[in-house]
Amino acid sequence: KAPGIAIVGATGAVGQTLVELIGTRGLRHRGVRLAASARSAGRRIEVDGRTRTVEDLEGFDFSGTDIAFFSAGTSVSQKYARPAAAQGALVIDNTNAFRMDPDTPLVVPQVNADVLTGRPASGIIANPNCSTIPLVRLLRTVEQRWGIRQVVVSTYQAASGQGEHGIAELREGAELVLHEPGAELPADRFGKPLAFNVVPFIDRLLETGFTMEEQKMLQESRKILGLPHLDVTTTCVRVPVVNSHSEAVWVEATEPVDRAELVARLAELPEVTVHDRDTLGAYPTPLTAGEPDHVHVGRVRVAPHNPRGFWLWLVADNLRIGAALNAVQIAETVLDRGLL
Ligand code: A2P
Ligand code: 11C
Repeated sequence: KAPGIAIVGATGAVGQTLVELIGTRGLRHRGVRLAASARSAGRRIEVDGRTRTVEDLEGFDFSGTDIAFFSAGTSVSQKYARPAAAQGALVIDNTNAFRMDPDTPLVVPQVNADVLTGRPASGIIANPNCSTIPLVRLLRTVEQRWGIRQVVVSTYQAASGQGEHGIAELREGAELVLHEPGAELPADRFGKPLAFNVVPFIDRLLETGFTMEEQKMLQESRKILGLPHLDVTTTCVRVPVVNSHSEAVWVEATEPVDRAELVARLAELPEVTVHDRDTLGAYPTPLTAGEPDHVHVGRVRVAPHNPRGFWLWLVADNLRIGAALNAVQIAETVLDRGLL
């Protein structure tokens, strides 16, 4: 029977993308309920051709819900996800709350769908961070064919990673720079003003000097790829882009890498477009990448002085590939495999 679905955080940037994808991908369901904070209760939103009323998460009864998508932030998931699972819902959680929990699988369907064998002990499946997902989708192939010694990544992350408020703060700052030179710029969401700036700091600082975002990319990549000692090191940077994260990725493989074979193998992956497959040096950008449901790759180059080392550039829509689409693809996998 078709599942009952709930979206927690339905009014947010990821929640709105989930609403869109449930309609356009034709996810099977027998009804979709929407939840957000009391601020949004009563708002009406169209989902899959029907208008639904947003409910207050406080007091929301999950007992008729089979799949509950959570994308209302880590603290909301920490408070409400386990009770929702206890009421019988399978929670697909978009936050950092349960990713490293041993009873919670961390899933990118194109990479490790096989860890889904039944209802997880926690009743929760975690969706990885938006900068981890496109990276591991490419690394898996590299690891299988050439082996990986080390991965060094610099990210270029969009404002939408901080939701609707992040996008609004970037726009507001840009307006001020253009129309009120000298005005103080907002700096609530990103630590520093983001408009016309670059901020090498995302999430919070850890004792190691790395940020939480940087630690997530290491720990999550290891768990998803099943490589507990994988050496991934990153610098995560916020850039004044509205949507879509980019990454410059250096991989040192175990074996020498042939560029033509690397490009061919990446281009064969599902939902991946390699822009310099036929045109050396071609590259995607957040504004021009095209198909939003693909990971876009370009600038693939093997180092002449080190044939085991190569660079690539990737661009992926963080609200779709990095969040809502991955979550919907987890739900599709669960339904296709009859795991509910
Ligand atoms: P609301 O719109 O009512 O504030 P974004 O990531 O774009 O900022 O969106 C965050 C989402 O999480 C929104 O849907 C927001 O609802 C929801 N949210 C935030 N805090 C809570 C809360 N305490 N309870 C329920 N939903 C929340
Ligand atoms: C950002 N990656 O770009 C963050 C947003 O752990 O799911 C997602 C945070 C997370 O700001």
